[in-house]
Amino acid sequence: MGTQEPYPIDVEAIREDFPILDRKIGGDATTPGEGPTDDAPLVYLDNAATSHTPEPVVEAIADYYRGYNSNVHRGIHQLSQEASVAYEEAHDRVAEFIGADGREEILFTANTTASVNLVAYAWGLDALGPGDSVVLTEMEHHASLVTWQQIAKKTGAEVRYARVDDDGTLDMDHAADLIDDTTEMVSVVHVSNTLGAINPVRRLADLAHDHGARIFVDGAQSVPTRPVDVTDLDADFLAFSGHKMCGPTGIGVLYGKEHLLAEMDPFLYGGEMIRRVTYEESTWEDLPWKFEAGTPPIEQGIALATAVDYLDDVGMENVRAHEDLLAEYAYDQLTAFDDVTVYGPPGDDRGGLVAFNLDGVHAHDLSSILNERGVAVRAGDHCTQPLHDKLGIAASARASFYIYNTVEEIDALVDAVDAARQLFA
Ligand code: C6P
Repeated sequence: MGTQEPYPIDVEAIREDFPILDRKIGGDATTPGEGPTDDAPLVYLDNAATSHTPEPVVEAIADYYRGYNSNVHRGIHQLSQEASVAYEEAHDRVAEFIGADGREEILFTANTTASVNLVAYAWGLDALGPGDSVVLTEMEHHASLVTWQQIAKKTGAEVRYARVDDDGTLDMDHAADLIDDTTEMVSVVHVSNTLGAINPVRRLADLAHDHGARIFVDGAQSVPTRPVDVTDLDADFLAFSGHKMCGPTGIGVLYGKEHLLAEMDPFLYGGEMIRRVTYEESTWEDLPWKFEAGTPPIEQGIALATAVDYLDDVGMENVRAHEDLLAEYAYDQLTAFDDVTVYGPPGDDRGGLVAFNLDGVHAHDLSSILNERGVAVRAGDHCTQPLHDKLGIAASARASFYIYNTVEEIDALVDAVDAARQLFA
């Protein structure tokens, strides 16, 4: 299989937009960006942690700083107006990308973690109390697990965890049992960053709504990799991060249904989010600015809109098809080793990532050996410690794929794993 056909997307053309993929790996790693040129070609399979940034997005950032860098919503001068228009329109573009009704429903935050905390504090502190429950799954990322756990402690609410079955998928019967009339919030990861499981968010939303609860969708791994439409999902809230979808770091998104955001008090107070202030009282700006206190992530928001344009040009259905192809191939290759354990559902029913362990070898050691061959994977608990405890492991290695990855790169991963097998045999 080459880098052209039979991929659903033109991988070769896409790779040209990502010069970092030409990096070589090896030698002294203390000088950022200056690895030797005669070592192993980079095989970047850590996209679930952070994806790379295509040239149009890098250019959008440079254009902003070269051409119209200025604070937003503050100046009458032309640069400020240009920055304000671009920043506001970025909200419209993101709204369109996820099927939201408009910019009122799109808050720019720092990342997914900040988006969960915003809802947990601004909505949860008010809405939750003793006798209420928050239903999570056993596969939640710490971003939502720890946040809801701590808000529950502050409010006296109970946290319930819907079970993960032995096959690495959510036990929907158990989830249906747990969601009852005490439930105020169901918070669920859409695509697990460890198992690759794809959760049936719409069914969970219907269950939550049947009991008068809200649903929060952690879209950190789904929005970058597949079409996600908040209206189809009937999500009350959805969070994701720019840096996992060709955008810059420092920008996340919180989608919220307009009537819910309108009812919520602000999370952070200060400039930018007020309409009128006296020494005694303050009133709030309209949505979404009510939730964007202080100078917002201006260049990051504008660049995120460019990232969304880039992904839309590729086509989110095509992104998903490419992820499916690579995930299935990697799953099949890795499970062919009898001393490799792959976690989560089968290769044809998962998102584009594969977490695994080699018998008797710590994931960190495995990852070091892979790195010596230029293969970048993540090793550790992937911010899902309770799930790792449940699986009976301290850590795992994880390969995760994106639009520029190829089957040959998965072959390189598999060869490197095989080399580790020989080394530790
Ligand atoms: N997962 C990973 O390597 P932030 O860090 O706020 O941008 O995203 C947090 C987050 C929330 N939910 C899920 C499902 C995630 O995967 C992540 C980020 C990275 O898997 C870093 S731990």
